[in-house]
Amino acid sequence: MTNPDSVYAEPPPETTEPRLGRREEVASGIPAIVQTLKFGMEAMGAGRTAKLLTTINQKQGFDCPSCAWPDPDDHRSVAEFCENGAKAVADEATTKRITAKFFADHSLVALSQKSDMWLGKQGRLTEPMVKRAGSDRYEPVSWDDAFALIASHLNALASPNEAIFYTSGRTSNEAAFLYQLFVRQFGTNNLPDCSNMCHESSGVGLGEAIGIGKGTVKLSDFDKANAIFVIGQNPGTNHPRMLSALQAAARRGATIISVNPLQETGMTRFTHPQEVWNLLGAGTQIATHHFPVTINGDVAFLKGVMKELIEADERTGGAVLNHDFIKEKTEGFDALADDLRQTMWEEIEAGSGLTRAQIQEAALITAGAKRIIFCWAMGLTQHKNGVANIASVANLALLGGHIGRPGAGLCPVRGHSNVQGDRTMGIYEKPSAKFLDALQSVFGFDPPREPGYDTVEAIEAMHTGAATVFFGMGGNFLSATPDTSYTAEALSRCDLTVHVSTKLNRAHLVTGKTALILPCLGRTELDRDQFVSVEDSMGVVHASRGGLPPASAHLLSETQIVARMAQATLGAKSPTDWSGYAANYDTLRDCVERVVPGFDDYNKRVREPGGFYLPNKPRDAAQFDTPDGKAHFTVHPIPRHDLLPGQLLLMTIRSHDQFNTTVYGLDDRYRGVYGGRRVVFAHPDDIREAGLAPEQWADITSHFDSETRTASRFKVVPYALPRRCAAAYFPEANVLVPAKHTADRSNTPAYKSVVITLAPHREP
Ligand SMILES: Nc1nc2c(c(=O)[nH]1)N[C@H]1C(S)=C(S)[C@@H](COP(=O)(O)OP(=O)(O)OC[C@H]3O[C@@H](n4cnc5c(=O)[nH]c(N)nc54)[C@H](O)[C@@H]3O)O[C@H]1N2
Ligand SMILES: Nc1nc2c(c(=O)[nH]1)N[C@H]1C(S)=C(S)[C@@H](COP(=O)(O)OP(=O)(O)OC[C@H]3O[C@@H](n4cnc5c(=O)[nH]c(N)nc54)[C@H](O)[C@@H]3O)O[C@H]1N2
Ligand SMILES: [Mo]
Repeated sequence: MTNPDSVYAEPPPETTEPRLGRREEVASGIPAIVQTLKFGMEAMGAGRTAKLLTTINQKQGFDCPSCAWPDPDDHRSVAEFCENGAKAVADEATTKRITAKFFADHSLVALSQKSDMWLGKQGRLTEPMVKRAGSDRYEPVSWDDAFALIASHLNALASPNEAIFYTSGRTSNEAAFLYQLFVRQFGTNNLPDCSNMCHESSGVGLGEAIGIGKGTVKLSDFDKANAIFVIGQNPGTNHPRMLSALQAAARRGATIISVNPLQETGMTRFTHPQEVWNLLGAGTQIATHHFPVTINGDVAFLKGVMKELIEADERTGGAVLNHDFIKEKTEGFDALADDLRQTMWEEIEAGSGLTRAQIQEAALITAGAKRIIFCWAMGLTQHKNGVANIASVANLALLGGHIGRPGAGLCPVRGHSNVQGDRTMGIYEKPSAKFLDALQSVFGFDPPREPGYDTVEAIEAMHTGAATVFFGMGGNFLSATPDTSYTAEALSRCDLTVHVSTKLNRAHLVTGKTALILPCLGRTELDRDQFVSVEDSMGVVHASRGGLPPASAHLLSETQIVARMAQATLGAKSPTDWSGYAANYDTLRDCVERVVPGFDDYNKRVREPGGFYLPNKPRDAAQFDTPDGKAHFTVHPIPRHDLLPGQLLLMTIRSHDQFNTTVYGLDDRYRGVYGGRRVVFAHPDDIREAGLAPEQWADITSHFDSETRTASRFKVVPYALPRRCAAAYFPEANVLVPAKHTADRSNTPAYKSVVITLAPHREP
């Protein structure tokens, strides 16, 4: 990345310097409203801002393209959005445009020297563009020629498995279903998605524990819970609307427990945006308890809590655990209890970074609360033992029988707004035989049966040359994946890379020999007279209708793009009426209904205000679709990192001013960092021991097997973190994450367990 003549695959050096300032400790409130309006007005002017902010997440409006937190079933306030949802909307509904002239004026190398924020702020993509072999920039191409180019590449492959079809999580149910249908008719299951990097560990862990890879709570359960755990999740930034549910619970007197190396703003205090004018005080206190676990200390913490519960249960003759539930509904309790009896307190304390007294306190809450909800996000999934983390949460929930009754349950909080729906629609590299059988019978073709590549395997396949065509339905594969330099090499080796996108990002700049950008409609825009549907984090499927005129007359919907790519590639070979489905999504939903369980009367029910819940046996009936019909306790060791002197464990996290790889701004108000993103947070004593002073520039080196990777020039920020823990922002730190460092069985990159050392910055 130091060569000025080649494309920068990593975010380039910053031209601004991060400054340390006041840390905002009350989430939301006036500053959030000011930010919301500021972002909106800057990107899209006052009229558009008002119109959009009043139709987000309304029953007749569009689904917020930010996170997957559900909308209230009954009462919706006029403004069902948050500061960061508003930023996501403004980012898409911006009035700025990228035209052919922009690409004529800027070579790929020149664009790559711009920051991620600059790339994102150039506006919406407006027409299809091609970068031809040997050229240094993109030029316009007609839609017909673009599809013909894709078809010629795909049809020239020796095997369909040489192509990769990635999906990010904003794609609608309709587009996702048609896309996987095309990919499987073309002949491959190479359908990696952002979920592979996100909640895959939750899907695998929950599938085994309770027979469904989804959560078991409804939003209304938050009104009934006595205790809510929020583990490895930062809702103040990433799911701000969740704070309303937590606030209401806190006001009812529910106990709210944060388990996190960081005491995140939002978990401390929160002012509801709709109450802000009459409640100018300090906000509601959200978390009643904060347990500052060490990074990856969760299995130790959970085992400690369970050990206390089991011992207390034995002392009281069975008064603590839910023995009826355990006996009737579960398998594996004895093995878990044996393992817990044998686990030593020294190991639990060392592994969790917490004292026995702290763990006893958490156990006391758990024993005393009748109805408990367990929420989590990336702090649990993105570790080598990510699946074991989730299974351990499930263990704790099962001990109290907290599944299948009101006010209790497991709640993986999803990321992208339709990531859960995309999976339901068949975007998955390991489809079940049942799903493929249904496709076969409804569409009359033989779907491929061997599993495809997940995200990390796809990088490897492009690197070795086993795959030579990359197609991305949204997302930013280059910057979101681990090992940025390695992934860049992988993408560059392709013959063709294609991105269906709304906005410019770095993945468009690190190309195969030939590359295409296909611009598409976003959530906020009218898609002719059609509407789409999405599934939120709690399994509610509902309609989403954009209201704005499209950013350009040349844009196609994702569904149209898939249909035309399919026609160009498969031609008369395909038995499917692609253009018919793209013209009328009702016909597509009729097919979904025949393939995917739970979508009966899809067209009718999706038109009902608020949509409908998908069936969920553990939630609705405490029934478990596992081979033996039982929920499963499983036994997991406490992970060991055996850090050498000077080594720290790094978690890569989001700032308050980004959506994944889209950087809205350079401030992280909730952590007191302003004007720059290249920072590394660490305990003051660890900074000193590394021979560094606060705010000094440092280089970060990661260590994996015998390999090292370096990210240069990060400002050192002393922060309230447990010892030997550090944090830096994604995607700047992705270059440090080895592609092979992934979770057992889910293969999710261990983005939050990177062994690093810090050293004073040296100019190369
Ligand atoms: N505004 C905004 N909203 C978003 C996103 C965004 O980028 N911006 N991204 C969306 C997506 S795709 C997702 S997946 C979600 C992500 O939502 P989060 O999972 O909340 O996102 P992260 O920033 O990765 O934060 C992880 C949290 O886990 C903690 N943590 C890290 N390691 C550990 C650990 O070992 N144990 C415990 N207990 N805690 C740990 C960190 O301190 C941090 O608070 O948000 C979604 N919503
Ligand atoms: N180090 C580190 N890396 C991580 C993570 C981490 O915590 N740490 N988190 C991981 C997680 S949880 C996730 S989910 C992934 C995210 O990975 P991705 O989903 O691949 O990345 P995004 O940054 O969300 O993608 C943004 C791009 O999507 C396009 N886009 C936006 N809206 C639309 C739309 O409606 N349609 C289409 N076609 N395109 C659209 C825009 O062009 C935009 O530039 O990153 C992962 N990477
Ligand atoms: Mo995610």
